[in-house]
Amino acid sequence: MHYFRHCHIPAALLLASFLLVSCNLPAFLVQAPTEVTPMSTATPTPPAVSKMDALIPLPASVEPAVGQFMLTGTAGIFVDPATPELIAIGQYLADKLKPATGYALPVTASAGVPAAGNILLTTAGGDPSQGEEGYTLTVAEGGVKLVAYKPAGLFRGLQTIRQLLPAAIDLPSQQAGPWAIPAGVIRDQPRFTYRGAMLDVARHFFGIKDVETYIDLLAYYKLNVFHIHLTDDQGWRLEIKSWPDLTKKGGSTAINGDPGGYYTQEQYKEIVAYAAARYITVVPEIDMPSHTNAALASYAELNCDGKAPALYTGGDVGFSSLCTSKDVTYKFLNDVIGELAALTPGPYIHIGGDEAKSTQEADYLPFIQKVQDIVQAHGKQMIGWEEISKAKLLPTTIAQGWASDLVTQAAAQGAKVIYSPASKAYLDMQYDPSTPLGLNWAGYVSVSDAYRWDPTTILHGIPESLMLGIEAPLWSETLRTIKDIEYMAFPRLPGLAELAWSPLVGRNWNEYRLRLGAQGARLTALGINYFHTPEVDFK
Ligand code: TNX
Repeated sequence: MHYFRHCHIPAALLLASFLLVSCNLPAFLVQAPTEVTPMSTATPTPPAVSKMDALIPLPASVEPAVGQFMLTGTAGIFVDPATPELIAIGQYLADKLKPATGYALPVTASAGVPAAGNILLTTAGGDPSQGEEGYTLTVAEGGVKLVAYKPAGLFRGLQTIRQLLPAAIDLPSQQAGPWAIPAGVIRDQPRFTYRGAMLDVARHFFGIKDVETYIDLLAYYKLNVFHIHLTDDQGWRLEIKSWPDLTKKGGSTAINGDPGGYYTQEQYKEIVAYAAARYITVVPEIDMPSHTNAALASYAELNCDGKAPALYTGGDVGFSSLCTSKDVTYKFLNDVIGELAALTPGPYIHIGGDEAKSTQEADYLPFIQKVQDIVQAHGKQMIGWEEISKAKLLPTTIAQGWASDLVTQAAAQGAKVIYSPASKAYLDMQYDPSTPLGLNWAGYVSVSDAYRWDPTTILHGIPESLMLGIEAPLWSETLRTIKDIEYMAFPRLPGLAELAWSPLVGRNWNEYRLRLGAQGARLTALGINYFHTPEVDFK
């Protein structure tokens, strides 16, 4: 295979371990001998703290090598094959590296191996056993090669490249450098297929720019699902053309009398496309039969007594209910879910189903089953909060645990499970009594609490095969700005992302807290308003 360099290494140089690694490297990864051959026979010392050891989420396998790749102003990003999709991925990486380096970093499609000094992103030779999102990253003095079976794997892997560079790479203005990437080989793939974060845009409304900022941060930590909680008692946030008052009236309010707002369908499509370009699936949620006061206030006919209640800006839950006995309720839901399904390329529609305290169980269970049929008729899989577990579920339906072990009843029916235990994964819980934002009904959730658990050991009786993954919800009763969102999500979200991505074996808070400490400089460079927890020594 012409691609790989033969290994004629003088015996004395066998000590230099980077050359041992280089034996298996494509030629462009190994620089011309005049430039790289160490003339001393002494074993070079690896840097004291390798960035290879400071990645979050921790890769499945890391083999550090001696040496480093220097990114310079003459570097280019090469992609193979020359598809628009791969060019876009290359451009994304260039756009992330340009502000701090000031380099041009042209993206070039090229079948074949670029010259030394460049970055290659390729699906040629990708390993199917690494799955849709796995990748192998090889860094040597002569170049960087990222190979994946699928483009999504390249996208995940380029987040690793970003984190291997000095933290200053994430600053928005040009820095001095130098821009070294430590040498080695990383083989990586996720543990769970569903790695989500949810944002409640109903209690408080967040505009497209804020949502996109959050999606970018999810991408940095290799999450792949953005669940958007679009409707609740306090506001309806997505334009539904067949029921326009949902947003005209129901979108006008927010909690505490704060400003309302909603996304037009065009704006919602923009969010979906923005996420898709980051290989993130949007899971839209229309909460029902409770959490529906905004809809009930907008259309009198949706109420059993035919009277529309006032708009609601308080913080209670469980007081509202759609009228499960009226036909118009199902016409309404068919219209809403139909429009939503048409806007949603991903496979899932979330129907809420939580805290239906004003709906009798005898009405609730058949309601959920009817809605499940509607979702299926529109070609989607239904996700619901754990309360749906008592209904008769299709094998394609997914139950999301949050407060109890009810989802074991869903799993017993063969349904899959997403786990978001409030006492661990709720980003809206206060960190401790001193942190100003958030709630504490599930207790305080420190950064270590959010990290020290595992879905397969908390929930007994659910085999890993039925555990689709985990999600970190962020409810916005107390959050008004993107800075508030950042403060609650960081630094807990990176830990939850690691639980979802990295192998269970070897996970350990004392080791993790050092990596998180090293990430502090990155969070600062990215301009994230993060909670400087005393549990971690931030660099
Ligand atoms: C419970 S979690 C809720 C939400 C609240 C949240 C606050 C869930 C399915 N329902 O309506 O916003 O607690 O933490």
